[in-house]
Amino acid sequence: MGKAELSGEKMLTKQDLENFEKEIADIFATGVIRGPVHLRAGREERLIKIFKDHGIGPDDYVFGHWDAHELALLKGVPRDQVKQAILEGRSISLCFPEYHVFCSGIVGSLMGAAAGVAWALKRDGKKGKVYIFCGEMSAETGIFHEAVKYACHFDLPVTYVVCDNGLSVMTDTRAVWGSPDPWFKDTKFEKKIIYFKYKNTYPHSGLGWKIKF
Ligand SMILES: Cc1ncc(C[n+]2csc(CCOP(=O)(O)OP(=O)(O)O)c2C)c(N)n1
Repeated sequence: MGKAELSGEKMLTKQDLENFEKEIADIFATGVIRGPVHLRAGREERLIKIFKDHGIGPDDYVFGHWDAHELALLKGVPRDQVKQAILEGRSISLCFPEYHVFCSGIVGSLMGAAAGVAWALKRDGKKGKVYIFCGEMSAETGIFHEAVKYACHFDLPVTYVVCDNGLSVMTDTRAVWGSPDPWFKDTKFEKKIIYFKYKNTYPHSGLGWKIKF
């Protein structure tokens, strides 16, 4: 049983996450959100399982990027608060410090921050672990490699979760890599990485029409 369930909080379901994204999609279509929105569908069960299996709770830190609606909800940020932040145009950089949720719309920007928080937790003997979620192209950046290498060699309490949708915006990642596998496959660094594939049934950003980033 995960920490969230032990504390009496109800774990969100796949349907809850799907409904949230659908609601945001419908609002975005009206044009009232004055900022980019990245919707995701197809990885709900994987994310729920990760939060459950790892018992991700209040002591833990979650870092995400431009596509973090589900992460904030699963971390326990109230639905209305996540929705309000999105309506205010902050979808790509959701930050709820009181819930230990920090996101950025910049590729690679939080890889070192996640390792740094994990380093501080370990140094201070504090409870809690760090989980940082990113796409497979972000995992190809130099800063991802450096951060994972450091986390691995100092055995820091941080896990890098790579959600592979096969695309970087509209580019086929395999065509760029020249390899079917991410660079870390069969390396020692895998012990700090969770990797899974999924198909996003939404476009990379927005709804594929009207406004595009
Ligand atoms: C420094 C920087 N360069 C470019 C972008 C534009 N950009 C946003 S998402 C993205 C693709 C990232 O691909 P991936 O990591 O696989 O993420 P996902 O497909 O899961 O969204 C790019 C290039 C950005 N946000 N930051």
